[in-house]
Amino acid sequence: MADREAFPGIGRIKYEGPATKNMLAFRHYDADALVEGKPMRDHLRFAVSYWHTMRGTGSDPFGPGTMVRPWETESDPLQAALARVDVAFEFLEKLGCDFYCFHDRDVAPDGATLAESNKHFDTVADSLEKHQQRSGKKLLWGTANLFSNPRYVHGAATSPNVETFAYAAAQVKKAMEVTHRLGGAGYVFWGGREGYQCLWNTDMKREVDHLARFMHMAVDYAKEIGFTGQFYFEPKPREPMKHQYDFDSATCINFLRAYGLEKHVKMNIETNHATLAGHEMQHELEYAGMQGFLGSIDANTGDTLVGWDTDQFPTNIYLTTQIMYTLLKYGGIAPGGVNFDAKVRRESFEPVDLFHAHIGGMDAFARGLKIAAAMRADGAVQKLVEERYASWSGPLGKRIEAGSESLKSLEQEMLKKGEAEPCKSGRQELFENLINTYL
Ligand code: XUL
Ligand code: CO
Repeated sequence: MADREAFPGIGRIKYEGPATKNMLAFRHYDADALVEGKPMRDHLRFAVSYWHTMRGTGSDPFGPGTMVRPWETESDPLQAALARVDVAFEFLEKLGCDFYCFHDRDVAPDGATLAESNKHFDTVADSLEKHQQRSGKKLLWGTANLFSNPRYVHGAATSPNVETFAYAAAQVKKAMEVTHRLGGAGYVFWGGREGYQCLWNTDMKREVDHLARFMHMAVDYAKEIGFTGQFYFEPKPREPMKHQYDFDSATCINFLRAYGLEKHVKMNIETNHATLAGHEMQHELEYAGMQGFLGSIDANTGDTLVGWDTDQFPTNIYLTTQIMYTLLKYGGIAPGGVNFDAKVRRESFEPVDLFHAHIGGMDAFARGLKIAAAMRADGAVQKLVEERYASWSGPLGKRIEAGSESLKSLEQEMLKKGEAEPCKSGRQELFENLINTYL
């Protein structure tokens, strides 16, 4: 920790249990407490996202930033970046959060040339590495910002400008090297501006082919440098582009399979991106899970009255229960984690609000975890689901599932019977009431 604290008066956030009146304490997240035989910290693998927590200014299209960040005193961008690393680790340590995630340009500033940018990145990585070693904090995943600089106005890997593609490749190469050096458990591709605003001026096939070529280069380079972390593709249907090529889990998985990337890349699924795609987060997780592509999650929430990516901290227990139930069902999230890709509201501009936001999110997930584990231990929901499909466990169902029936043989079966057995009630309300008994 730096000599001068960035968060004076705030100590290490402790687990105090549900009855505490202290708002700077955990009510549910008890890092070493066992759930299904595993410490909560290993189930949840919480990460702070550097871009929101350390770089978010609170600016919006109607006005400039509002965040009060007393540590932002350095005018030199590299010195400012180095000072911020100290603050980031003070925050991680006081919060008791084990991981963080970054884009290259969140942690280190752009230089005048690519070489200078790389040098800045190395300098900051030296400090990140020292802080990691000292504190035991870890990098969950790294990524490259391939969307802010004007060179990426038409996208990065999908730009019609080949040298933009080449520059992006160089940036990813470096970001992978630094992620590798810092022991990162993963590397994320989020589309950024990979998509289109207008199909008339877009060669979609060529652009999507290029995106696949780009990912293959990354996969090849990982082998070359011995980076064995997990690659993730992060779905988002729109924003900034009207259509993003990484639309949702199903679209991403189709892309990975179509281009032979399915062995190398899994999904990093973000709640508010799921809802923008017209899905529930549970749907996106279930779809990726059933296909074997569940990787990591970006935890946040949207606002039902707002149609854009509000990146709010998640506090809804029903949502976190759905998420944790699905994650447990598919064997957990590691080597991925629960990364808070979330920002405090523009109106919540004091440093202490960063603590309230993360504590709330961590507690909401811890509670979701405990509820999901209780549901699984009890087994009543699972039993009802199995009962709903009971007919498939009979001889006919077994033969169909085993592939030994055909349209012809099934026609014979139904001609003999004349009509199918009547269906049973789906009992949605009973299911929903049952879920509420655990909350
Ligand atoms: C943007 C978004 C990104 C990715 C990483 O909506 O979610 O921050 O998580 O590039
Ligand atoms: Co995200």
